[in-house]
Amino acid sequence: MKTLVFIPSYNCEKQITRVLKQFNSEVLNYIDEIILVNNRSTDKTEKNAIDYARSHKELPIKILRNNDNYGLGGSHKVAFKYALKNKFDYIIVLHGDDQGNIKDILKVLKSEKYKEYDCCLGARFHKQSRIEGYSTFRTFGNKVYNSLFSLVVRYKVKDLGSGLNMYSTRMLKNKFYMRFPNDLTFNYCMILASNYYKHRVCFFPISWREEDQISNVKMINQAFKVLGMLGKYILYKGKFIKSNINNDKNHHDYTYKIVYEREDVYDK
Ligand SMILES: Nc1nc2c(ncn2[C@@H]2O[C@H](COP(=O)(O)OP(=O)(O)OP(=O)(O)O)[C@@H](O)[C@H]2O)c(=O)[nH]1
Ligand SMILES: [Mg+2]
Repeated sequence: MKTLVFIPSYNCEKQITRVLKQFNSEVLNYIDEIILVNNRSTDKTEKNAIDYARSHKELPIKILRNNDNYGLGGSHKVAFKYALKNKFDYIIVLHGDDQGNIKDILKVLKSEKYKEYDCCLGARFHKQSRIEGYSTFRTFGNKVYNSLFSLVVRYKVKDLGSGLNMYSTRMLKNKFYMRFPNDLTFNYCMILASNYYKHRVCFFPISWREEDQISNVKMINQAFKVLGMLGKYILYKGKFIKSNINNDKNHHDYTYKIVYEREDVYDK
């Protein structure tokens, strides 16, 4: 089994080193490669990541810089393409702003639970999850949306998009997600798609915190947009999922430049 970790990163200079520190020897036993995708940060995210990688040669890491800002969804497209091209069996997504912890997926990996599913999604609102720094309103809003989506997709949605998820590349092969939004609503479409394409989805508890991170979610704006997507899916199902849902006016090719790679990965 070949496993890739993908770290989407945008302006998280303060947190990125903490995220990379999470990759201790125990975690490294379960993964083969890490790609940190710098989505054209305007701060020191990339420099800090390269500095850390240079002084931690035990990390099998590559740092990629997108050729344009593709958003969080677009960065997923870059990473999914990379995982397929390089024949990985699984891709684990871990956000670069240090809200989650890669440790939380070890249970899934150790128990081999992932083998029964197409994707295992981290859930901030699971009974056993620990969540810090979220207002009651925000938690409530998320739960309402989870329930609405649950009714439509007909399984219990425990999170519509956390920052720790694992996908089997088997389910990514037909590239259905290339028409999905490049912004933060990408994950909502992945949930709708799981119903249409009959993906087997499981949720696992995670710890999630908001400390020094800046949330970029424009809550009200996004709430309406997501509701609109849900409505269109109820009405049009496959027609909607297969349409161009991406409202990014730029026609991106999702290309990138490798700005750092550990030499001996290729010396082998
Ligand atoms: N906002 C944003 N984040 C990006 C982008 N590209 C990559 N990311 C990364 O995607 C992750 C999610 O962004 P956040 O703004 O924290 O949004 P979120 O995690 O969905 O929402 P929170 O619950 O507030 O954390 C972060 O780790 C960013 O570093 C981008 O273009 N915009
Ligand atoms: Mg975040």
